[in-house]
Amino acid sequence: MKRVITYGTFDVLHYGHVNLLKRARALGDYLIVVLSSDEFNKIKNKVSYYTYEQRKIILEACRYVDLVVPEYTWEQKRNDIQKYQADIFVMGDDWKGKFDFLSDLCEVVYLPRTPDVCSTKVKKFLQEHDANK
Ligand code: C2G
Repeated sequence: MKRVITYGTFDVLHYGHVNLLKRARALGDYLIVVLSSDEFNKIKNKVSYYTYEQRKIILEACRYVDLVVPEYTWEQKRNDIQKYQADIFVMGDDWKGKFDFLSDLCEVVYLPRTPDVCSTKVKKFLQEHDANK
């Protein structure tokens, strides 16, 4: 039973996120998503459209996701990997190299990002085409 772990905000879930989750899950048998809390988003200088609870509900509906738990700090990864017995740590390659320090605990894999889509672009489009304006 190979357990995969990944981290992120996953706001306004789009096909780039799903493509990451699909490929991460395909590396093993079980995928844990450590989802950035609203408080941690502030530390990341990210403002989410959806709250943590709403983003959790959406992620739990994704066929590739087996468990969603909260991310509160940058420093919790080592503990998480041990706590959830993760064999593989996966992130998009915008993070390439940033988490190599975890490689004594588990395999570290960076997957190519899906081009041309991100939550910010989606939010901007929706603002510009807001039917309720
Ligand atoms: N992603 C992707 N392709 C995109 C957009 C995002 O592959 N077009 C990937 C990112 O590389 C990341 C995951 O989807 O692996 C989640 O993206 P974000 O929600 O933007 O995550 P981020 O803010 O980078 O959080 O402790 C780590 C942080 O929590 C990572």
